[in-house]
Amino acid sequence: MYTIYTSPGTGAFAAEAMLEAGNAPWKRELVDTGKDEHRHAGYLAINPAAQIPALILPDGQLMTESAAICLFLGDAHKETKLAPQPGDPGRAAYLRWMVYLSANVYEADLRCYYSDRYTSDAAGADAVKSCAIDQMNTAFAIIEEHLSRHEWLADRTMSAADIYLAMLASWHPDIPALKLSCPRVASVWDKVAKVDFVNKANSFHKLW
Ligand SMILES: N[C@@H](CCC(=O)N[C@@H](CS)C(=O)NCC(=O)O)C(=O)O
Repeated sequence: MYTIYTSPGTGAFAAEAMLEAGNAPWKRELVDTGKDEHRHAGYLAINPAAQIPALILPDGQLMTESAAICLFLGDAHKETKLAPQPGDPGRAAYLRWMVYLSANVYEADLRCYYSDRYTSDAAGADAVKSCAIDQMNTAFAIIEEHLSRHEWLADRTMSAADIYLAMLASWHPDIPALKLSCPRVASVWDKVAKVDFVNKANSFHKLW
């Protein structure tokens, strides 16, 4: 049994879509970030970084980091076909974009939505936020260019990277502007949003 520590609307969404796609049993433990429950001692003992998601594997090991969790679940449950395997021509792009999205877009989201944490000068928070949005848009533009030559991030079939991309697109602070400047990103998001197991995860997270 997998146990995912989750809160609606968070980065647990992509991991839960992977769990919904697989055959293994799993359950949610709600840690309501809206009520600051991720800062309670009980959860800090699980994830001292006070972040969602955290995943307990069937063997009792703990995983954090949403991208690492998705990569792990994709490999552990190959039947989902959401992770191009070593030897598959899509493997390199898959790994590349998972890490790119996590290190650049998700990271820019944190600076955008928690901008006060990234400056010791309260008056500087707005500048942190606007810089984060610029960098997020630059990252989306790079992804858009890749999608002009590839149907999916890992080329021929949908992978966990596309689900991760859809989640990050849904967090953009100006979705109409994102859809206008990055129509291919919007189209991947659209296709991902039509998949049953993604919708199951989204019925809890309500990202769109
Ligand atoms: N790098 C981490 C970031 C996780 C993260 O920051 N999650 C957000 C929710 S999307 C969170 O826990 N926010 C609560 C807070 O930082 O106070 C990951 O990819 O899992």
